[in-house]
Order: sequence, then C-alpha cells, then structure tokens
Amino acid sequence: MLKVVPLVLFVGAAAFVSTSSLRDTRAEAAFKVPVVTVHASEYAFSAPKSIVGGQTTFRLVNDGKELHHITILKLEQGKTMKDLQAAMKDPNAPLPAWLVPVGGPNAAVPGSTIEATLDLAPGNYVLACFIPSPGGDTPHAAKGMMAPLTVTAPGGVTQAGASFAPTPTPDVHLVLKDYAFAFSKPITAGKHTIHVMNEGPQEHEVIMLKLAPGKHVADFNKWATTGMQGPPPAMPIAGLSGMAKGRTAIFSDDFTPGTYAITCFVSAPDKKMHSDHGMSTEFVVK
Ligand SMILES: [Cu+2]
Repeated sequence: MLKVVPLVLFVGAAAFVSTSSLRDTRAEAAFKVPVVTVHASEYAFSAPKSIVGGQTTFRLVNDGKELHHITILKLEQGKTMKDLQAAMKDPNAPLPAWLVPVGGPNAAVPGSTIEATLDLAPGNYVLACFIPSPGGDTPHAAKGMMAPLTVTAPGGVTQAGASFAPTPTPDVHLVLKDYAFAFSKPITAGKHTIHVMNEGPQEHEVIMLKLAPGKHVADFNKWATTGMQGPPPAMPIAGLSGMAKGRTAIFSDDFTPGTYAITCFVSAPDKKMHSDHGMSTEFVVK
C-alpha cells in the first residue's frame, strides 16, 4: 500500500505539468488580437491616436443617446483628415479615389458595446460616423464626429496598456456583392462568428437587425431614411460599416429565435441606396 503512494504522486505531478504547459500554449495562440476601445457620444469619438497594424478588434462603446458606428477610412495619396473634411462639403460628390472604406463596428444602440475585427495596413486613417441624428439627414461626421488614426508598422513592441482578445474563429461566411447578401449556411440560434467578404464591385455594409414582431426590413429602411421618428421597427445588432471591394472583416452576434434582416444603405452611382436596389433580406432563426 505504502509503495503505491509515491507512484500516484509522480503520475499526478506529471499530469499537472503536462496540462499546465498545454494551457500556456493554447492561451498564447488564443489571446493574440489587440483590442482597441473607442467611446462614442454626441458628436465625438474618444480613441487612441496611434495603433500598431495587423489584425485588430475595434470595440465600440456607445456612451451617447443616439445610434453611432465607426466607419474606418484609409487615406491614400498622402491625404489628411482636412482633405476629407473639404471633400465632404459637397454631399453629392462621389467618394474620392484616395478614400478607401475598410469597415468597422456598425451600429451600436445607446448603452451597447459592439465589436468588429479587421486587418489594418500601416497608414493614415480616419474614424467617422455617418449616421444622421433623428429628424435630420446630416451625418454625425459633418458635426465633427471624426478622429484621425495613425496605424504604424508592427515592430514587435506591444503598446502600453494594450489588451488582447481571443482570435475570432468564424463559423459562417457572408459574401456582399451588388446587390445581395449570401450566407454560406443558414443562421441557427446561438452565437455565430461571421466572416464577411465584399466581392464588389461597389462598397457595401452589413446593417444587421432583429425585427420587431410583425415588422419587415422595408419598415426599417423607411424609418431609418425618414428621420427615425417613432419606435424603431427593428433593433440594430452588431454588423459591419462600409467596406470597399476585396475587404474582409469579422463580427459576432448572438442569435435568439426570431426574424432578422440585413440591409445596406450605401449610395449607388444613381444616388439610390443599395437597399432600394434590393440589397435587403430577411431570415428566420428558429
Ligand atoms: Cu451595398
């Protein structure tokens, strides 16, 4: 009997060593995406001025009373936020060639926190909110809701105060194109991590909605584009703001049974919104 005790201790210690080293390896692999937290209110972002490039999770915390999102815009050809502000003075001007929308969390209801994960190359960017206030059509960006962001080349140095989250592992793919959304498989109840690819040719966005009972996506499209008056026919949940052709991004939603919709409010060359070209769809989660 006594002889057995050391053997048991030895086996136990070996098992402990092997599980703890396994855990370390997994933790290293799983917690590696830096999280950049951005606070939104009327009408400003509180965000870091500079981050390191690569795959990054943007966490949008809506501290305000209105809907807000982050559209992350890459400034090319040496342009600055001033150039963007000048270009925005003409609301009918087409998107300048030096401005590339790359996505971001879209759209957080007051008090909520939503995330989107995307890969950022080094360069100069602007965070902007293009959602208008209720009763108007002036985007928040025109009221000053823009912030410059410098993305630096990864240099192997972790930023002070950086936090990390598990690498998102998508289980569903969603393709955006003119003018449709296509899931790789039906959405079931529970949490899904959705990998989105814009196949273009135009910019597209993902406005993900849980519809109120008896309401349809057409009701939301009308409500959102006629001053957002009265109770919303749908609740926006995590989605992705406008992204150019070829861009990918990842977001997650926890789906409870009900009817959902996806819609896109990007403007087509004919000035109609993509939703008016049929880029709106509903799906039922059982
Ligand atoms: Cu679209």
